[in-house]
Amino acid sequence: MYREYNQCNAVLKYILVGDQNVGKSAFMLQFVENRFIPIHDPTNGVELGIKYIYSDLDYIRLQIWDTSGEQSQQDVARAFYKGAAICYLLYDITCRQSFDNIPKWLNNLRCYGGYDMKIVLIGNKNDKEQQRTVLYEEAQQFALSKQILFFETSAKQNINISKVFAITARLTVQRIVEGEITKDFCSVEYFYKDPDKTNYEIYKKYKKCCL
Ligand SMILES: Nc1nc2c(ncn2[C@@H]2O[C@H](COP(=O)(O)OP(=O)(O)OP(=O)(O)O)[C@@H](O)[C@H]2O)c(=O)[nH]1
Ligand SMILES: [Mg+2]
Repeated sequence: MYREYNQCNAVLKYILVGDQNVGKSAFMLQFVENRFIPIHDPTNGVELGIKYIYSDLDYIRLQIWDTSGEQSQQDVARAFYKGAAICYLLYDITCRQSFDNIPKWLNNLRCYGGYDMKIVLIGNKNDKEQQRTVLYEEAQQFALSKQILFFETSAKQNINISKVFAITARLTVQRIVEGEITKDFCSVEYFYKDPDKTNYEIYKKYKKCCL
């Protein structure tokens, strides 16, 4: 059972971006509600998904903003980039154009997202191997050249979805603890819950040896 909002010790804001139809909403739905809908119901503006997860000692509230891939709605979507600690930039492994558009999305994210926002490239629909038009190795090389994390997922078959969230939440908390990101840059909140570890330095050391 979920604990209350005020019992979690971190709040992280995520955004999902990418071309229309790449599976952003399906990706979020699979993570938040463990279900998949085979139809494309275009997102209108933005939609919020919330999920609480445990990561090591932390109980974290993830606030996930799913944006529309539609060009005409990008002004609305961009307003939500601000304060996000993590951006999942999705393409569809069966849609070459959605991958070719990734550099454009990266430029936009650099312009409108926070300086500190970490971008993660996601190749979705990897259950459709027969229709693949973007090789795993090609996307991996691209991500490496841009120094961003990369994963392939399937929202349909629930492949890698919770793993991606777990890894990125953990990295983000680590960045907060290390002082690499602060509330000034991102809408992150982090509280030290354990009374024995309220001292920042002790907590930092403790975290380091556990990560
Ligand atoms: N086979 C397969 N289909 C998927 C997967 N993810 C999404 N889809 C399908 O792809 C279509 C588009 O998914 P959406 O999640 O609505 O796409 P979106 O990126 O949110 O689109 P917009 O809201 O218009 O920007 C739907 O028919 C989904 O069922 C997946 O991993 N595998
Ligand atoms: Mg959508």
